[in-house]
Amino acid sequence: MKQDNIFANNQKVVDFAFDDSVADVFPDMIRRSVPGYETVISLLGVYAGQYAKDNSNVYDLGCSLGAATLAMHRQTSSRKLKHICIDNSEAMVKRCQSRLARHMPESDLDVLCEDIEKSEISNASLVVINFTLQFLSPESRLSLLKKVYEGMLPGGALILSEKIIFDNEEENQQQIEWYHNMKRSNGYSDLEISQKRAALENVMIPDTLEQHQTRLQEAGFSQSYQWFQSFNFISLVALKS
Ligand code: GEK
Repeated sequence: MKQDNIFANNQKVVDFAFDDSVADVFPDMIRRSVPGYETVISLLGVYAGQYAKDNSNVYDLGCSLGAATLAMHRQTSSRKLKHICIDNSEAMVKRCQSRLARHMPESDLDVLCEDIEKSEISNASLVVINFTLQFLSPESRLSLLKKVYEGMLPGGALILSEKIIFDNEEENQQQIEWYHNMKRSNGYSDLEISQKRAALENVMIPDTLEQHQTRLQEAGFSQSYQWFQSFNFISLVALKS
């Protein structure tokens, strides 16, 4: 695993992009930057075991290198599923395609380079949006979730994982401090933490938990539950009845 040292040197910070340099170090970057990432990924396999149904599609929206799909496929390899992985970064998609092809039959897999806002969603028993909605403009988030809801089979599930902010400013600051301490303990310097934060400022806009819950309801999901939290990172499961 190549080490992420993209922000190690003092630099003129520009907006963060999922380009080749990020894709090259992505497994190390996300593991050291998202608390509980590996736990969430492996538990997606448990959700797949329950919700992914024969002859349906399983979507991984904002798939990066396909870690979520790999975990879901591991638990469901005997089922007749089509795994549809979508990301708009060419650098991610080409690596994802070759990684997943090593573990899954090509007939079970479609890796698409496109904007998830424009993707077609249909016949879905399970949809995963793992740490990706936060990169869409806030105005377009509801229409994506509505499209997901419409494209989902009754009894289907959406897993939505996100970095969040908190209405209570004291809690917000506290959670950010804990989160930064975690990054330090994972080997990131103060310079790396602050430069990455600046690079993400215009690119990644987190919502509160309540905003997510309200939006999921507006999109049509009758039930949504928080099933994971680690500092300011959460995951929700939303069900279509
Ligand atoms: C994982 N889910 O390993 N359309 C398609 N892809 C997009 C869009 C968009 N509009 N915007 C951003 N992306 C993965 C981790 S990373 C999270 C997801 C992170 C893609 C972007 O190219 C990147 O690959 C991914 O969303 C976000 O479980 O890096 O914090």
